[in-house]
Amino acid sequence: MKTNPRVLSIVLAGGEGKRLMPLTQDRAKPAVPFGGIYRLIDFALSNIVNSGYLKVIVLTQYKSHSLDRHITKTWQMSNLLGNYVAPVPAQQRRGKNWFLGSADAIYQSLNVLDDERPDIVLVTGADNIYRMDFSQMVQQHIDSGFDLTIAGIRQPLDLAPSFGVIDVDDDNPLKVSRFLEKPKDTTGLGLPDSPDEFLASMGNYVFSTEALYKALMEDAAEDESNHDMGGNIVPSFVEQGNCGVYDFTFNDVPGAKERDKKYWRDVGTIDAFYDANMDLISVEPVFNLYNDRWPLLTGYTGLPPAKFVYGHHERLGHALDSIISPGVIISGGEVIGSVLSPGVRVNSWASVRQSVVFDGVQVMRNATIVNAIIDKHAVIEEGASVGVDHDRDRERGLDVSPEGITVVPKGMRVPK
Ligand code: ADQ
Repeated sequence: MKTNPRVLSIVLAGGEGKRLMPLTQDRAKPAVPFGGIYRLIDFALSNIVNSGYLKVIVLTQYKSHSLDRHITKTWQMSNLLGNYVAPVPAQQRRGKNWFLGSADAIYQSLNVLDDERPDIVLVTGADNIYRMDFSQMVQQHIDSGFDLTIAGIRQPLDLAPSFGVIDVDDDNPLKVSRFLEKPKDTTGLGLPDSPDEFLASMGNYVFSTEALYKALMEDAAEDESNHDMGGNIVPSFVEQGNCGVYDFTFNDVPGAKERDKKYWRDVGTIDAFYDANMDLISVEPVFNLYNDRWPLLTGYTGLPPAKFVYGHHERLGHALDSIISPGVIISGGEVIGSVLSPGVRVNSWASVRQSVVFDGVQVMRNATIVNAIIDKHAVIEEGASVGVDHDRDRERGLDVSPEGITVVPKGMRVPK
């Protein structure tokens, strides 16, 4: 194959994100806000665009309104060179059905492959936080001669039931010998040199176009199939001895520190989502947003800068170890160890600690928020508290995660 292939990128963005409820009540998981000003999908799209791949379709389905709006508003590229990031909703090619599984989502959009005629199709998920140069994976794919290359990263063994598990060939560490999608039993799945870890599929796939086309047509004709990328398509290539693995430890990204290059988080649960936000805010963050050689791109908010002012009674509004987005006003309140999205208000004597606060939330006087996620436009009324007493939080109908993170849904007013 050519060394400078034509690449079409497909971002799978139709997942329901049930385990992120209530944050996914009104929005698709890839549209969930993250890190103050981003949406989850911005990380996959930034990686693709920074890798130099400028023809991208985003397959949407579930509650896609805010996702669609974000993509069309934010990710417009100049049409001059024929580049685009385009949302493609379920095409309902099989009669009235929506997408059945992730493989069916691509099958239903095969007409885009006919139009583009790429040499290579890069498929990624839309809900992981990381920096990755996909051109390195594409290069390995070309050099290896396999028709599918999947990306792998070591993870703790107890997570294996939520991931695709990769075994590599004894003689060729770049070849996948076995692939198990979300195995229930983890016995014997540990790595030879590290029994408490396994090699997880990151849900990123590089296909030679013709082979992908053929596999999807065969899968579509198979009644027994779940039409799932990890469950059906990847195993079919592995069975034919035609699947390689790109080891994420080789990932090299301009401007990134060592640990930053290795950072990859699946944010599928409330606790994982919360932890990944917290990873952004220490003095030496585990994941560094401030690397302009591999910029993480998102929409311009158009809001004025954040402001910190004395509130009533000369109380100093301040923030420490926190990310504060444009349009935030902290007036006589304190914000510690937290991530604030645009337009949040924190008033006198209010305290926000170790929390993630989405756009437009109002934290009124004397309110306290600790270990919580507050969804958009919620109002924490004067003197109210969230995350202080979990029994009370539950009584008020709030979800408390296994690790003790309280979630206030979009638009809710929390009274004293
Ligand atoms: P999961 O993330 O659990 O595992 P899935 O729910 O299929 O798999 O989601 C993968 C991506 O596809 C997500 O971005 C999701 O939004 C999207 N998606 C799911 N169904 C879709 C549909 N019908 N239409 C459009 N998009 C859809 C996958 C792999 C595992 C791997 C993990 C890594 O199956 O092998 O280990 O990702 O996170």
